[in-house]
Amino acid sequence: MQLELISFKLCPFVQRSVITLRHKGVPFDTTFIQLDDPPPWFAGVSPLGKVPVLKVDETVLFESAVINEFLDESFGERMLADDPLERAQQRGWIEMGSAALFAMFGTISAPEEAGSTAKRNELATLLGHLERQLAKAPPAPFFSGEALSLVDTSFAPLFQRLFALPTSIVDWDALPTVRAWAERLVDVPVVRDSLPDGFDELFPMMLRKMNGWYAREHLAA
Ligand SMILES: N[C@@H](CCC(=O)N[C@@H](CS)C(=O)NCC(=O)O)C(=O)O
Repeated sequence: MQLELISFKLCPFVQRSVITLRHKGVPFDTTFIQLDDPPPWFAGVSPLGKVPVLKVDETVLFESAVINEFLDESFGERMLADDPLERAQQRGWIEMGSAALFAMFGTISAPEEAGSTAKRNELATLLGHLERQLAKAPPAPFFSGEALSLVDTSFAPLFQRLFALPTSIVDWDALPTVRAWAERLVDVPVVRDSLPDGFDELFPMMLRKMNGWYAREHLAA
């Protein structure tokens, strides 16, 4: 089986699949595209116009959660629970992780302060729900126990970006359990190594290019 991951270098959703592929030790090729100038063939393989896309031989998969479930069912140790009820809950938290990523992106890209603040509040609400869930069922050390799960691979890229921001958009003191889990996750070698080369320079460059209120306010000129 030949796997080709269509990627945009800084995309956190792509990174979810990179972590899953590497954790499972599955070989794959990567094709990078520019989202603001995609190659002509991209529209033909990505119905939603988004990355990640995974080509499995000649078959195309899209949506990070779907790609990760395919990888999970096809290779190595399972990263979702066997129990249908627990598995459904995990899927819900993965979806919530996507909402949190979009709220983060909205916070750092909104053109004006009001829009940025609204998205930041949305992020705080989402992470507050997560805090209450984790306080009931503390990660030990990962979301679902001893083994890295697809919930961990879904949230890790969000935490890496939140920690990389020059000024925090999250009140970590209000989120002690989320914070402990996040700090543990970003230290996992397969998570750390999934960041694209040059991330520390590229991420602020992307912020600056978006030229939102957050970048104008918090990035040194
Ligand atoms: N729900 C999608 C979200 C993927 C996504 O938003 N990817 C961004 C890049 S990080 C993208 O391709 N954006 C292009 C666009 O929205 O036109 C997933 O989980 O795969």
